[in-house]
Amino acid sequence: MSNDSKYQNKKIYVAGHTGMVGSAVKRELEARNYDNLLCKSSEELNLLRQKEVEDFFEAEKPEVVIMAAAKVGGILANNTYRAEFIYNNLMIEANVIHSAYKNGCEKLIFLGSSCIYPKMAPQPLKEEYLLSDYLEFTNEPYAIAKIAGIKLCENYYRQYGCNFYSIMPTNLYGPNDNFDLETSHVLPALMRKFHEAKVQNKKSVTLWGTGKPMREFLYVDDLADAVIFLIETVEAKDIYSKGISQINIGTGKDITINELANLIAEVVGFKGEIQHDLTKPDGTPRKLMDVSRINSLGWKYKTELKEGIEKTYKWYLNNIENK
Ligand code: GFB
Repeated sequence: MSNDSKYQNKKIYVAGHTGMVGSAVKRELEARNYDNLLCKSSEELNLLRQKEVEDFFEAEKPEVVIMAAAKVGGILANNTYRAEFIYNNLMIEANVIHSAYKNGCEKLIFLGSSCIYPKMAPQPLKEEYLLSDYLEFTNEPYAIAKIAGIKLCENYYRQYGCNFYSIMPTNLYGPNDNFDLETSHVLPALMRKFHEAKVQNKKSVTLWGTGKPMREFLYVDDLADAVIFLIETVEAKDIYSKGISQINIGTGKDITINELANLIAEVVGFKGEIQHDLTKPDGTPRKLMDVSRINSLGWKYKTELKEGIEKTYKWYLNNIENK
């Protein structure tokens, strides 16, 4: 079955297709019969190597690029591997975006994160707040790299007319997430902690920080749906003509980490106590996205948080726990 999109038969390169976001985008494109996808594992193509990226683009000439390749992680990974987070992300973006330009790529969508907004920006975070104040310390290296990616897209549009633009998803979760307790984000970390505590009959689970920060969570399949909506309907000029550099993607609703913990404990079936390790950082107090722009363009999230946690837990049991 095909749809009316002029992008349906284009050669689409999904950079980072083995990660949580890239795999969701690939799944969703395939489900909608986009059957000209191009994917390369990191063994086949190292995006940190400029020459490899140049050769790949020259040989394959992808017509559309979805930039879901990045070095990502939770608050501790960002704060610990600070040099790797800035270096790897800058190199990947610069190599891919420049090669896409050189080889006549018709459309490129770059994925960032809500941590690009200043630590104390007013809430909800409007696209205009980019670069209006200081960043949050723990994720400053990652945020600086992602802001550079936004500005690469914007300025390749301004100088060369490239149809390249950026989207800023809120905190994502879902199948293929990273469940490593040191490097993961909060949602998969808590899912694993509660699950293991339940199985091992432990009396308590320890959260990092105070549990008071607020976060917004989007199920990754909804993000994939948004990416396809944007491929099909939104061009770079639509973004930049509004005087903004990127577009937010989220639910527009947030909860405290303590509330999230209670919800995950309920889904997992953990009935013990929740404790706090106050030696671990809280990070940004709040980062709720203003999603009125993407909503007014005609896209809205579908999966409520509890349903998304239930789906993710099912995936965790089938793919991590039982393997
Ligand atoms: O998801 P998370 O690691 O990253 O942490 P950020 C969110 C909040 O959950 C912080 C708390 O206040 C953590 O202290 N938290 C409680 C935990 N228990 C845990 C736990 O067991 N593991 C983890 N990981 N957190 C990241 C940025 O920020 O979000 C990235 O560092 C990126 O750059 C990403 O933007 C989306 O939401 O604070």
